[in-house]
Amino acid sequence: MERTLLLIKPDGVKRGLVGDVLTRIERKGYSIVDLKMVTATEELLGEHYIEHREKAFFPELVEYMTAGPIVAAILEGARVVEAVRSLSGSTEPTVAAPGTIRGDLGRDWGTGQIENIVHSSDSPESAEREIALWF
Ligand code: YYY
Ligand code: MG
Repeated sequence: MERTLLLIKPDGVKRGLVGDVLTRIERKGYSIVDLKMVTATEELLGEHYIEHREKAFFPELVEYMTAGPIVAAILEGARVVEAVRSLSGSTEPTVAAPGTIRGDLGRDWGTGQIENIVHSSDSPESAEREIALWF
């Protein structure tokens, strides 16, 4: 069965959105097969965001992602990777479609940092790589 990694980022945890996010997953019918709270290190984020490690925004991304605990979940189901990307919505909350997690719950806070509540794996290969990092 296909698996994906969902992270509820520090802004999502701080804002009390863990229940809302997990409820959306459960109501859609996907299984939560593992779940934990973890504070990320810069080293872990360097591996997780390996494709972004050299980008100008990476230091601020690390600051955002280490600002508090993260809830990490392994989700399972047929085509769950595509499904959870779709439920998450596009990267920028301001333009993410209403009905998605980012579109419904996220916004631009004027800090210059994109805070978008969740991460979800972008392919089955990324999912297995990321699950091995976080679990
Ligand atoms: O996969 P997804 O999370 O939708 O977006 P990515 O383009 O892979 O970027 C990962 C993560 O990095 C994004 O969720 C916020 C952050 N980020 C940023 O801080 N500034 C950017 N210009 C682009 C992305
Ligand atoms: Mg990405």
